[in-house]
Amino acid sequence: MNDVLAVVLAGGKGTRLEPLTRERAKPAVPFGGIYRIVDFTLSNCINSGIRRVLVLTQYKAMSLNRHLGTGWRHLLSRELGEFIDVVPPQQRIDEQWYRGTADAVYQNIYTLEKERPEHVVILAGDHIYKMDYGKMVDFHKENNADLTIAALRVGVEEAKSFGVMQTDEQSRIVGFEEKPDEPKTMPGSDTQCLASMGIYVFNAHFLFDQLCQDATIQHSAHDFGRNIIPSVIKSHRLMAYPFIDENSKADLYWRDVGTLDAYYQSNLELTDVEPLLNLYDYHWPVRTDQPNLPPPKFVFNEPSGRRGMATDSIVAAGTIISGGKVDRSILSSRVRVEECAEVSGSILFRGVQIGKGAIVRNAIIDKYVHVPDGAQIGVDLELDARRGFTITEGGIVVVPVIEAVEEIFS
Ligand code: ADQ
Ligand code: ADP
Repeated sequence: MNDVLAVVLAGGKGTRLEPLTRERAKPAVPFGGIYRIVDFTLSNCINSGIRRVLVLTQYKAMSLNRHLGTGWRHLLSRELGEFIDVVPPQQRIDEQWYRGTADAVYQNIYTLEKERPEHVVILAGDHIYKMDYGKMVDFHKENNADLTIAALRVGVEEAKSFGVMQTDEQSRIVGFEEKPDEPKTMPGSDTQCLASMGIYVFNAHFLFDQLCQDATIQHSAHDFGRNIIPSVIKSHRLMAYPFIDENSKADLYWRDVGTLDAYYQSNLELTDVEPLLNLYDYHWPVRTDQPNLPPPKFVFNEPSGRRGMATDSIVAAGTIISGGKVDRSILSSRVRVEECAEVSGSILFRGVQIGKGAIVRNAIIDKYVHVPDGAQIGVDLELDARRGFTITEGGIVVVPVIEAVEEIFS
């Protein structure tokens, strides 16, 4: 993978994840207790042997910068020509912010060219999956492709929010539409479409040429899916790389956690006995930045006579459950659950405190929120809405970072 440079697009707004993205970019949103969403893509890079990574940021990049700065940047050796670099929008070529995904790469084209890569792997910083990009690069080379797009089968409804491709028998892409209203199904199926995972392997020169050309087109949205891909289908060799298990041919785990309900669901799935996404696979470690904290602790609370316990849950370091009960939940670091409190089906971010006797059901609570003694969340959804919390379509209550907790719960 020496000739590969990876570019991680980490600048998306993530509006549908509001209020979790109020102060942080989507790739920086916590996931699975100790991770941030971007950790999955970066771990894939490292595990695939990619040693040169540029992370392009844009919106609300502070939290993402901090995370990458402390957790990732020191992992590789610059002396050996390896790096994970965070590139803020520098407006070097253009005065404007990035206009689209292709523009984000184009505006950093000098940085890319300087590395003289043979292949550029373009990745999204907001997907949850484990993937060996090495296999995809091999496929790309074997097929003499100019561009290879990772593909997976999705239902027709779902396909409307993806790029949808048509391929010939050799997996060559012959059609591509970005987020079509009426997605074309795969041959022989009425229900399934072939969707782009937004993961691209480009021949470097081909990419640079296309970006320079696209930059001159006035009406272009400067987007890979909308502009670059459709414009080169006929003239170049584009291949679809199937993201399936080589043996069983079954689709592999991949989630675009774009909505709060999808985000909630993928997190909670981790508490299954055998989750589809195995974090305990030591052959494919998912790395993150973990602060130095004491182990989690579950203690008996003498005055109430209650045991602190967590079942079917993930509990991070520094968390103490003292006489409270936690079920099917994800608790980040430095969380406190006090006596007689009950937490179920919930995701608690770093530093959240659940007071004595409080009840929290089907909720996502952002960092350092103190839920007062006896308060209830997720019990009366109308009350939660009046408090200004977000209620998702699936009935999940999302509590943002709040300062005046007493006022809200009084
Ligand atoms: P979307 O996910 O809708 O579709 P988009 O919003 O363009 O695509 O984001 C792609 C990636 O780029 C995300 O990781 C996002 O955070 C990042 N990004 C967006 N704007 C950016 C900017 N200005 N600067 C830096 N990064 C930015 C894409 C493809 C579809 C495909 C889906 C799969 O266009 O064809 O099906 O991904 O999820
Ligand atoms: P966010 O707003 O997205 O939660 P912050 O910017 O507040 O993020 O924090 C980001 C960084 O804080 C993390 O990447 C990590 O370095 C650090 N951090 C994470 N957990 C803890 C913790 N429990 N204690 C201290 N620092 C932490």
